[in-house]
Amino acid sequence: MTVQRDMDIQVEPEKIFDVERIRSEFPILSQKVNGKPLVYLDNAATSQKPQDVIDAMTRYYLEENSNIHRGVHFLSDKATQSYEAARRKIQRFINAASHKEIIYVRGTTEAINLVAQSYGRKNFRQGDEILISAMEHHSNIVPWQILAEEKGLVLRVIPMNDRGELFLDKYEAMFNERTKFVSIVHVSNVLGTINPVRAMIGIAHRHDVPVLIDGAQAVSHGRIDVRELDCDFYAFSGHKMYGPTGVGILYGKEKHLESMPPYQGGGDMIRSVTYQKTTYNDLPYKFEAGTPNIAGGVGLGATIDFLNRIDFDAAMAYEREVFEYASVALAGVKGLRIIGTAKEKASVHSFTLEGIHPHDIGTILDDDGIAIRTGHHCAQPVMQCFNIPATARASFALYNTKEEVDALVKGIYRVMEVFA
Ligand code: 7TS
Repeated sequence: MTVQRDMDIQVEPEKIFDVERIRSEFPILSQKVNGKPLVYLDNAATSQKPQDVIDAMTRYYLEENSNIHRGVHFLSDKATQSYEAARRKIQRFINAASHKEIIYVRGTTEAINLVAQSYGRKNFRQGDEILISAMEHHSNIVPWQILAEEKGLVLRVIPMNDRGELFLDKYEAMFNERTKFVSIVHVSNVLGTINPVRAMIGIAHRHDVPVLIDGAQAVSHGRIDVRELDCDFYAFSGHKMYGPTGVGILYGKEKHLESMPPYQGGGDMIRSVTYQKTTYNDLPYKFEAGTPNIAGGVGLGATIDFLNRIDFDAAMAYEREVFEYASVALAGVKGLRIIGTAKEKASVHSFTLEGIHPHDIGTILDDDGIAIRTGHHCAQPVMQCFNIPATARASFALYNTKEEVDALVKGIYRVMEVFA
């Protein structure tokens, strides 16, 4: 496989995935926490960043910093080129048909709000129904609720079984003439479930209903091909895929984006302004009002270069192996209950320990230098489904190792000893 890195430079990806070499590219991983080697298992909250990404952003500020799309001078031109080159790298990475379909946003949250406020406000009428699933992050619930309240819409929830798998037959039966939109998560941040989004999009399209996929937890764990999925919108965040915070992407089919009104007004999104009338810029700029996170965009471009260079497919195979190892290891701990046991799972193991609050698990593991997340993970309805207040959650990335899984299991036994 040959990967296009910059406009015209071809690089060959490294064929063998060497985790120790990869770890050495993530400076933060080599530090000690509480005197112990850091074991970072909070990747679903945010992943760590490789040196290349940090360097690209530093270089941008050292050598190129300037505002984009508006200057005639050298630096502005350079910054614009870097930012726009990154957009095209992202386009190729998810196989979008055009750079016009790649909208820079702050992250998944902003991407979903953009679609709700622009597509939703224009197209939905009182009584219309929107389908979401029982395993959504708050950022794929609340934007729809805000709109539903304003416009008198009905939010309907696709149910799931006790393993954390959606009922496809019930989903299909929910469609009627009032169904106007489907917005579902690709990989659940609590249960790890990989939803069969290709099939779900097919079902929605048979009813002429467009679909948004929340890909926040999916992009860093497998190849996303938006044309193969045939999704109408796909949202993701840079910071969960080894890139910077404060930058993310909304992919949208050009035909939808063309017909949608702007989300925010301001500089860069206009063609001409008078006090009587404003005309809007072309895609993708129509949705990019104001000075964006330029360094973030450049950093996200470097992230794509990194993923291409390391041979993403080999990395994913390695990550799956460690994840499976963790599944078996955690299943062997007596008194530990895994929340989310779907057949198709990625990256995330949520769990509870009998009689011990998840916050206590997290605090004691932290003494051993092990970082996990505890709480409701911004998915309170999922907690309600499983009738629990919170979980402990270990989430994996391509730099995690089986030794780190062993350290986690050892730490969990120590937690149980402390509370015995
Ligand atoms: N959707 C899913 C499935 C998520 O997991 C998250 C963040 C978001 C949307 C929002 O992404 P943002 O980048 O806009 O904040 N999830 C988590 C998490 O699981 N722990 O911290 C943040």
